[in-house]
Amino acid sequence: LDLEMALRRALDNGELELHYQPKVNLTTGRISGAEALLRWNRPGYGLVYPAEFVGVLEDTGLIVRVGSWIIDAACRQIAAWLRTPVGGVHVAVNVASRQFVEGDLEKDVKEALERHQVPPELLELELTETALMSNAERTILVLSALKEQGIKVAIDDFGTGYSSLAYLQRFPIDKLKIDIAFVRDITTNPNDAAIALAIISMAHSLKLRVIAEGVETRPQLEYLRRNRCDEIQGYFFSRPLAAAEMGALAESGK
Ligand code: G
Ligand code: G
Ligand code: MN
Ligand code: NA
Repeated sequence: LDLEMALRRALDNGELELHYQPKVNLTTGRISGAEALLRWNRPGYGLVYPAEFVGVLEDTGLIVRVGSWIIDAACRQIAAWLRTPVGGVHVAVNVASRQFVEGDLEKDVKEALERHQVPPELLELELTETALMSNAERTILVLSALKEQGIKVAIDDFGTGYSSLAYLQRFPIDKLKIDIAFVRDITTNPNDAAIALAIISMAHSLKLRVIAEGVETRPQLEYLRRNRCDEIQGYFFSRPLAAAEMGALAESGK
């Protein structure tokens, strides 16, 4: 309860911030964008990670308001980079299940894009299979409306949920994000490798891009590159960075 109160204040007092983890295109070797990750700059505590408070945001429904803030903050940052030599950075934003089900994503995205004059193709939403499958017919309508606005959509943590493959080809999405669980031991565990390769192959058959998350070593990266994974994200290349560091990296990596 104290945490809930503190989080409400955090939102009003501007204590929430986004950090950015770069994604790398395995074909060009260049930074292809970044995933925005929520942080709480809590007075007296320092930087607090989502593991400690995302559960409370979800349980209390606060995630719906915070989720709107996150989309707005990501667009504000994209616009800020566009005004500098950093230029266009593709930013992916995580959307919680409850935010997808109870919020008005269509409106949040439309307002944020307009308010900050952001080219829609620079914004991507990461949704989980759980969120998408909770009401698959509604999902198709919501995703279609979002796609009409010109943004990108990815399925996060792919392989760990309960996607129906039949729906996968009906959902208007752009990208699958291979869950870290299949990446961790990809070079040593044949079962994990088989699943990762199946996801890459399925993604490409469905004309989707595919990214692997949680890449921590060069052998993982090389394995994924050899097997035609399009992008990677993970500590091997970079941890999540404050916006200024992300901007400097994106500018130097051009
Ligand atoms: O950033 P970190 O590396 O600690 O993220 C931990 C988890 O918190 C992520 O796996 C993700 O599920 C969740 N998370 C981080 N940032 C966001 C966000 O902006 N929105 C939502 N809904 N979840 C997030
Ligand atoms: O749930 P979601 O996939 O949105 O969140 C990504 C989470 O993965 C964040 O908590 C982020 O900090 C974490 N992460 C990013 N790169 C790595 C990595 O290379 N290894 C591990 N273990 N975690 C990572
Ligand atoms: Mn994610
Ligand atoms: Na993920």
